[in-house]
Amino acid sequence: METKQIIGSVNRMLVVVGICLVISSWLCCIEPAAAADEDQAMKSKKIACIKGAECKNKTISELFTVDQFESLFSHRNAPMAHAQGFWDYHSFITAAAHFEPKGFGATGGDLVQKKELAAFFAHVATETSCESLMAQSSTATTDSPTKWGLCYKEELSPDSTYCESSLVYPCAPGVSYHGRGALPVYWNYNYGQLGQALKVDLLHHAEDLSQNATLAFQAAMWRWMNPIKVKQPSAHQVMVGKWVPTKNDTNSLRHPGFGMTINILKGEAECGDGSDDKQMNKRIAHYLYFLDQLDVGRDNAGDNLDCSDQKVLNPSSAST
Ligand SMILES: *[C@@H]1O[C@H](CO)[C@@H](O)[C@H](O)[C@H]1NC(C)=O
Ligand SMILES: *[C@@H]1O[C@H](CO)[C@@H](O)[C@H](O)[C@H]1NC(C)=O
Ligand SMILES: CC(=O)N[C@H]1CO[C@H](CO)[C@@H](O)[C@@H]1O
Repeated sequence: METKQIIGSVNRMLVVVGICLVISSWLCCIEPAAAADEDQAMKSKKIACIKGAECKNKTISELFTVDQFESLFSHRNAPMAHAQGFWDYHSFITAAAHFEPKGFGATGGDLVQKKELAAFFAHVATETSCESLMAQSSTATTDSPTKWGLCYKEELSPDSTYCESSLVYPCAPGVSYHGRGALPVYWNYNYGQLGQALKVDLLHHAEDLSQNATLAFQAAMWRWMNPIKVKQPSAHQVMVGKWVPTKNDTNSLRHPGFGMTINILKGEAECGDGSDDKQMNKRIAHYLYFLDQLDVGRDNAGDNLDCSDQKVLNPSSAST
């Protein structure tokens, strides 16, 4: 009796298993040809992506959220901040849309894209930080010094109008060309060149740069995307790995890395003068902090973070 029962239940099990097999083969083999095609398409797309030919990289707004913007610039609307209410995520994204087709924050896949944004923002934050102001204030919190970016939008009480006689970009009467923007612009010839590139009459309306956050971000991106001189790399090219150093560069210890972007943007003000340069070190600290904030991590910062030993790219006196 017992054996019969076992055989009976084994039989039933076999039947159930049989039905399952039939159903599952049915399920798995519906339109097998189409599934294989899709697989093939996925594979070739992956290969195309590795080759970098036809991949569509994420847009900046997909990669960089409003919350991340807030955490990078968490104190920009503090009561003591001079640009309270001026800088916002939306202006940044609107400005970025103009430069993404040229590769800004859109090159090389997630990691490279985020590293470029971290580097760009590191310069912006360093130049617009009111950390020193906060340090003096008795009410200042002991918060990280890298959180005070986008606190200014222009130079306060400038002692010059930054006007140099120029045939190409003559100063407009009564206009001051003091520092304005996210990567502050100084001097009439720089306002003139920038205005020409962005198709805005900045020679007559220099104040636009501190009244329109979208324009101020666009100006910074333009500086970031373009070399100071022809045949030199832009900061963008350095950060996305598209800069190939010349023999001269290598001899001058100018290697790919964040440090080279400092050399491009600031030159002799911060580079080539040893490892103690305060402003240079602030830029690096911001870069590392922002990498952490963007989930890249400072471990991925790359080599050559500083420019202490680099020969300056554009020395003011050609003899150096
Ligand atoms: C601010 O600048 C942007 C970019 O140049 C422009 O499209 C926009 O119209 C400007 N906004 C105002 C209020 O002028
Ligand atoms: C390389 O540097 C030397 C001086 O150090 C300079 O004379 C020469 O023009 C440079 N070459 C290029 C291609 O920039
Ligand atoms: C246009 C562009 O920059 N495409 C890049 C997208 O990301 C891949 C890496 O995932 C790069 O190789 C492409 O160059």
